Amino acid sequence: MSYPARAQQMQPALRIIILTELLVPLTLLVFGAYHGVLQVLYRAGIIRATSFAGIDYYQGLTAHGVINAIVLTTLFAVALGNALVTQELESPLSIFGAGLSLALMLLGAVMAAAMIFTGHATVLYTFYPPLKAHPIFYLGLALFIVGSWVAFYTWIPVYLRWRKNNRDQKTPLAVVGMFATFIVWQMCTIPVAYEVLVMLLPWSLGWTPGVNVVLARTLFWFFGHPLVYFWLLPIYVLYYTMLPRLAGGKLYSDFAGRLSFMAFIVLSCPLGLHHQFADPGISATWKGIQTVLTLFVAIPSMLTAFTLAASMEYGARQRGGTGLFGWWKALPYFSRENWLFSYLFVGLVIFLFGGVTGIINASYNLDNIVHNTAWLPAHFHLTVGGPVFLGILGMSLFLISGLLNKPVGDLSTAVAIPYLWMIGTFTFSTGLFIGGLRGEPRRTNMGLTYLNPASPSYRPDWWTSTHIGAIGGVIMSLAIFLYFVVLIRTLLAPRVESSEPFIIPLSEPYHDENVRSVRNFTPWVVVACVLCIAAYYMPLRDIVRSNYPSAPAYSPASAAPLTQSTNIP
Ligand code: HAS
Repeated sequence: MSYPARAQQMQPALRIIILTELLVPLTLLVFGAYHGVLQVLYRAGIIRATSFAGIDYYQGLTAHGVINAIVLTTLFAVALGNALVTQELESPLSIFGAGLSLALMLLGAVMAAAMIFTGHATVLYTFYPPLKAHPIFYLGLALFIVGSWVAFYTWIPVYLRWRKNNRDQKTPLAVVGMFATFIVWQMCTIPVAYEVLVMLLPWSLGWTPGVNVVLARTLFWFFGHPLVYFWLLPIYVLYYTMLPRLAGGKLYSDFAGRLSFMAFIVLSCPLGLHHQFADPGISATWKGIQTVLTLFVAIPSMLTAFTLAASMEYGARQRGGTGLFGWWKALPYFSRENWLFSYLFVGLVIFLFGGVTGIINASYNLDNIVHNTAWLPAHFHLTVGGPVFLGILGMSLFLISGLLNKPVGDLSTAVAIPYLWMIGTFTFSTGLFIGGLRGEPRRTNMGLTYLNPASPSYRPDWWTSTHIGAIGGVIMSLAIFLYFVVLIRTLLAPRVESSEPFIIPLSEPYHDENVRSVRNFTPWVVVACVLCIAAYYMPLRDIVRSNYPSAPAYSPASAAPLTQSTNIP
């Protein structure tokens, strides 16, 4: 089977919905990115204040995490799914369903953002108790997640109808990838929905005296690790279905793509305990078992690495590349025509380092050295801040330009942005990796620097690492600034009249294997559920039986051990 560009007009209402799903979080990104650069400036002591523009360190960090890691990623995944499902299954979507999903997500995002910016939800994107937020924050999060479920539920009947009419055809790979993404999402959001609705919301409303903190953290990480694959999988959809064509060739193996997506369904959820290696109340046996499962989840990414390298080699050779390694030179790194290639390719290069450091984190004993240090933000800016963020920026621009029929403003700058971003993230992460290995904490003390000689927590040996991090953060901000310049110029560009429908150009497979075991989601979902029960039943049972006393609510603002006067001359 090949992947022809399906030439049908998208429903006008769906076009507006998708554009809103892309433009709203990109607008919010202004705040998300601004609070990102403030973090590195606080850390390096370049800003010596406990708050900036009325927003304190933890408040800004919460805004940065929630906007960038939850709102932007989820709305993008829904937008991409809406576009690909309707195109690849050649069917309109329910506008009621897609509209309801958007309305719920926007309402939820506004509720959560309002609480963060008014100082009623300074709980970071992990919202661990005993940090306590206003009930509206928890309700907002719940509505936001339900909205994303509704989007998925609108695709299911379309898929089932397509399946019925095309029994002997393989489901288009892009649809397999988007369904895998939302199956993982559906599975992992159930425990966090329980945490939010049954534990945190009643506690926040004053109906219950406290929360079992160990249970809440464990339910959060049941969600929190698959969350990272929910971020990553839409980008893998772009890698498998667009990158080979942008490189000038074909997807090397269709089967590898399908197997990778199915493997993520099975392996994404039963391993969240690797975020809790340092937590008491969970036995070392279960942490060890989930370590092994974590190492397994790297396998579909490695499969992806080899498949994409082979696909790019094929593309490069089609473009005239020769030699054992000489073909690398023939890829369209700076092509204005294929500008999206640079966003996807640079993301892959960054992910090589993000992935390797993930495997270090996953090693139970090595994680003891880096846990809760600056190493962690370095790792995740090379994963969610690398392939995921660049994929979102590039594909959003591609979709906005295509759906509005407007050319991308300033192609040369558009192509340069990912390279600038890569220089920024590599510099930022180098600083934070070094700092982490020298014991620099992941978060600062209420934004107060460790570089003040008057402070009891003065650590001059962290000067170099924090300043390397700050230089990287500033370069990353510059890349985002340039992205907004290109985006605004695209939005302001005159519309190009065209009778051609907008299509997302997808790759054809080079090897078009037809393997039965990856044609049906059901067995993979069943195995995933069994594995989740096997990995979580005993640890959760132990936590519930232990009946830990609930902790009183805690606010980082009220409990900062260092005062402003001790830290700021
Ligand atoms: Fe992670 C913590 C382990 C992947 C995100 N991770 C985090 C946190 C975030 C995050 C946000 O085991 C912090 C959470 C918090 O707030 O506390 N992570 C892993 C492992 C992987 C991994 C084993 N993480 C990700 C991805 C993320 C992400 C993906 C976001 C999208 N992570 C951990 C652990 C922790 C953790 C522990 C907790 C630590 C602690 O102490 O708290 C794996 O999935 C990685 C597998 C990836 C690979 C790389 C494949 C390479 C590819 C590129 C090929 C390139 C090509 C181009 C072809 C094996 C696909 C070649 C070009 C050339 C020029 C050569």
